[in-house]
Order: sequence, then structure tokens, then C-alpha cells
Amino acid sequence: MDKRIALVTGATSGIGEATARLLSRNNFKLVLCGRREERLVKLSKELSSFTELTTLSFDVRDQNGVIKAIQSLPESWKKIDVLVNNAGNAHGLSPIQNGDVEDWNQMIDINVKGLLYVSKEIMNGMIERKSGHIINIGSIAGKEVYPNGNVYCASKFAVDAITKGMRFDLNPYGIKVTSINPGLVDTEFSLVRFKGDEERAKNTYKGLQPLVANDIADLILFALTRPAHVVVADMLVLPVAQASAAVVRRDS
Ligand code: NDP
Ligand code: 8X3
Repeated sequence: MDKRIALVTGATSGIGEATARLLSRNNFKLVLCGRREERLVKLSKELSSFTELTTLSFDVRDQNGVIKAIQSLPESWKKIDVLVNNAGNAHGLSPIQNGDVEDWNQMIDINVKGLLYVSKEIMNGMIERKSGHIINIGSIAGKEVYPNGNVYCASKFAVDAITKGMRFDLNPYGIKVTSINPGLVDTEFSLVRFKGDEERAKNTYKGLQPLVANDIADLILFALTRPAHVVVADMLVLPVAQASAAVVRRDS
């Protein structure tokens, strides 16, 4: 079987990087995306013994940059079979009345508008070919609001709504749409949320065994390898220690 081409956003770290590693060994050619170009180049070199790869460095917030980057793909890379919309982050964790408007803008621009810009560039090709698979990385924060989660939760609720919208609107074209919604995963996520404060980031996972990026990559591969007539629509995955967005059992 020919290898499918998968474009993974946020491949420079965490869930996206683990997904790139796993897909490279499982019959996918890869377009690795992220802003940190040196990481993309390093990862691409490392995985080149397993598959063909190319890289695109762009900021998902910049619609023109997104269009330019995706249109710059060589002809042989333009037929994207799989889009993993993974790029995203939380910025800050404060009561809404103390929220930083710049943090709000980042979360809405990256997690919501960025996902839309990338999808828009890729969906039309899938529609023409009447095939494709879009995997959106949501979150338990897109299913339940938790204290101080306010705008991050809103951005992930928006991802949930967009995923459901895609499922309706792309249904006539046979395009699969999957939503994967993790709980606590130990990546660079908390370091970004707490603006480089390593102590606070570490405390997020203190006293529990969180998920690791590879746990989510496994589910992405599972969803991508179901038979043609099956779509995994929506998965919620938590560490055993987590019962809900706000209820987590920690060893003292
Ligand atoms: P990481 O911080 O490890 O990775 C985030 C990725 O997103 C990086 O590769 C980063 O690349 C990319 N990214 C961020 N901003 C931009 C931007 N403006 N333009 C392009 N790429 C960008 O976190 P995770 O791996 O944990 O996060 C991946 C996804 O999983 C996110 O959507 C997150 O919301 C979601 N998630 C995470 C959970 C967790 O607990 N970790 C739980 C549930 C969902 P670069 O900086 O190089 O651009
Ligand atoms: C990341 C999980 O609980 O920190 O989306 O919001 S959480």
C-alpha cells in the first residue's frame, strides 16, 4: 500500500513530536510543522531512516504565512491524506477577572483561529479527492470547564464545536473527522502555561502519574489505522489518577 501523507502541526514538541516519531515507523510520509525550525530539521533528520519527510516552519496565527507555507509544498507533497491539528497551548491559569488580554489573544488565535487557517488550506484538496482524515486534538478542557481554566477551556470548547461542525459539513465527501481529548499529559504544555516557571510546571504533575505524549500518539495511530468504513469520532483519555478536569488523586 502507498504511504499516506500526514501533516502534523506542533511537531516540535510533546504530542506532535511523539506522533511524528510513531507515524514515521508506520507507513506515513510526514510534513512536520512548527515555529522552531531547528527542532523540525533535527527531527526530520532523525526520522529520515524510517520515511520521507519535509518540514514547514510557520506560525499558525499568521493566515498569510499558513497559506504561503502550505502552498509552497512540492507537487508530490500536496496531496495531504491526514491532517493532525495539534498545535496549541494554554497561556496562564488565573481567575478570569485577573486574566491577561495578551494570554487570551494567544489562546484564541493559536488554538482556534490557527486550527481553522490550517484546516482551510488542506480541506479543499480532501474534498476534491473525496478522501482524507482530520484529527483535532481537543482536551478534557473542551468538555468541562475548571476553575481558572476560563479562556483556555473556551478555546478547547471551540475546537470541540469545530470538530462537530467538520463532521457534519465534510460528511458528504467521506472525510473522516476524529477528536482526541486528553487529560493531563506531561509535555512542554505546563512550562508554556506558566511562562517558563519550571517549579510550577513540575507541580502540575506532582504526586500522580500523568499521561505521556506517546500515549496520545498511540491513539492517533489507532484512529488512523481503522478500516475504511470506521471512524473513531471522539475519545476522552485520562491518567488513571484523574477523574475529571478538576478532580485528581495525588499521593501526598
Ligand atoms: P507542547 O507545548 O509540548 O507542544 C505544543 C506544540 O504546539 C509545539 O510543537 C509548538 O511548536 C506548537 N505551537 C504552539 N504555538 C504555535 C504557533 N503559534 N504556531 C505554530 N505552532 C505552534 O504541548 P502539548 O504537546 O501538550 O500540546 C499539543 C496539543 O495538545 C495542544 O493543542 C494542547 O492544547 C493539547 N492538549 C495538551 C494536554 C496536556 O496536558 N499536555 C492535554 C490536552 C490537550 P512551536 O513552539 O515550535 O511553534
Ligand atoms: C490540557 C489539560 O487539564 O491542563 O488541555 O486543561 S488541562
